[in-house]
Amino acid sequence: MSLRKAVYYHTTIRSCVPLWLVLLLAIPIADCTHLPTPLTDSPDLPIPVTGLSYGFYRKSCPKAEHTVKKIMKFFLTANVSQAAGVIRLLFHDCFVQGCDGSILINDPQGEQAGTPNQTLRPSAFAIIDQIKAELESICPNTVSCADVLALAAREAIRQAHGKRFEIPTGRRDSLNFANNETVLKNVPAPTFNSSQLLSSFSSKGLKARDLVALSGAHTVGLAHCSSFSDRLSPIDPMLNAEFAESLIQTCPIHSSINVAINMDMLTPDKFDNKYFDNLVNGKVLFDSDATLLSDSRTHPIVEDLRAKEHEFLSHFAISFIKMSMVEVLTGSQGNIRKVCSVLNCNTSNSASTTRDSYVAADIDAPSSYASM
Ligand code: HEM
Ligand SMILES: *[C@@H]1O[C@H](CO)[C@@H](O)[C@H](O)[C@H]1NC(C)=O
Ligand SMILES: *[C@@H]1O[C@H](CO)[C@@H](O)[C@H](O)[C@H]1NC(C)=O
Ligand SMILES: *[C@@H]1O[C@H](CO)[C@@H](O)[C@H](O)[C@H]1NC(C)=O
Ligand SMILES: *[C@@H]1O[C@H](CO)[C@@H](O)[C@H](O)[C@H]1NC(C)=O
Ligand SMILES: CC(=O)N[C@H]1CO[C@H](CO)[C@@H](O)[C@@H]1O
Repeated sequence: MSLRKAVYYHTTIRSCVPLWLVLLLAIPIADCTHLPTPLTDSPDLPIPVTGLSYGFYRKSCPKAEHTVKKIMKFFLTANVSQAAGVIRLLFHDCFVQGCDGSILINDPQGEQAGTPNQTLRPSAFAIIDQIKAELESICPNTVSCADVLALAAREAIRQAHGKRFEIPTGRRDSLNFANNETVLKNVPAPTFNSSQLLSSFSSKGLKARDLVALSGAHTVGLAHCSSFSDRLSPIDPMLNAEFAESLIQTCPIHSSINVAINMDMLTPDKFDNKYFDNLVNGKVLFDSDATLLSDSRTHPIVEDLRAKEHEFLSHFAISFIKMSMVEVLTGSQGNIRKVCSVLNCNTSNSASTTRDSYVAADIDAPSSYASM
């Protein structure tokens, strides 16, 4: 394409201008046709894996990304705390049989039944279903659920005052979902030590830097007592003593109280690098957080990302993009699901399986987004 354009410029203009000028003009112009627009402000974004590209829907559904943004804005303006639920969904989708939207399928045998998923937010699933429904009305059978989730998570970060960055699209949806044991095997537990975390991430093609940067997502959102109560009796020496005391107040030992608390007490809804301050101060909730400080493979990265917020935000963006490309389906693999929570082969009985009840209970769904 660029070559043909260069030749075109060359043959039509050469009669009146020197060749060197033609080349000087033609090459940059031709190259421009290859650049993804709009551009990101980060110079070294990961190269998309085969089948994905920046702006994949630019022709087939030009409003796709804007629609995701608009609907996320609607929900996060109502309560920015919803951002965290969506961001975590992408992590769980990508770590179990790849970023294929399979986490979204609402089936008693599906990925949602796996133990780690039991604390995923119903409202996050409902938000994704809403976005998809709107996209089906403007571009039927075009935008995959896997992309809707990845784009929604990207928007969640941006709207929680994180960084603005582009992500590649073109993912396809899975034809099936993993069972609960596969989920358990693939989603790292909050009790993991650094070696276990590094090996879990490495099995997804992610390095120590990705592990540390992505763990920084624990700068937003909630955790239930059950996710960290192992550190309260006996009290984990990695915990700040005062902090441990306050956790015991909130989550009495040997009680069934399982409330959720903010993971980042300093700025709970802001996507900043305060997580790393908390980490150094013994005020993070999981073993999997604390362990990043005591391992020489991760400690220097923690200090680096703690010292410079812009460094954290750009490394997070890079690692997020890498994570969002783990084992994706592309091209003619998989399909484009019509309803994210239901396999296409089951859409005829979808009425009984959609999450209308979640929507009604958890979030205020608009009947139209026209005013945004
Ligand atoms: C490194 C391994 C990781 C472990 C062991 C882990 C574990 C957990 C656990 C146990 C919770 C709390 C669930 C609850 O009690 O309600 C949680 C919450 C969360 N995690 Fe992670 N996580 C990890 C990595 C990630 C990554 C890579 C991301 C995204 C980039 C992420 C994003 C989140 C978010 C946003 C929440 C809050 C969810 C909400 O408020 O609903 N985590 N994580
Ligand atoms: C936002 O949601 C969180 C939990 O998801 C809740 O604790 C908080 O009260 C909500 N805030 C508002 C303003 O509704
Ligand atoms: C699909 O339909 C079959 C048969 O009705 C049902 O057993 C299964 O749970 C459904 N799965 C999904 C994901 O809806
Ligand atoms: C997985 O699901 C099956 C069937 O639903 C259930 O019998 C089994 O106990 C579950 N296993 C785990 C580890 O949750
Ligand atoms: C991490 O946990 C694994 C599994 O329990 C264990 O074999 C290993 O020795 C632990 N590594 C460190 C550094 O504690
Ligand atoms: C078995 C189980 O508890 N599954 C849950 C997984 O997560 C979804 C969404 O939060 C719940 O609706 C399921 O009940």
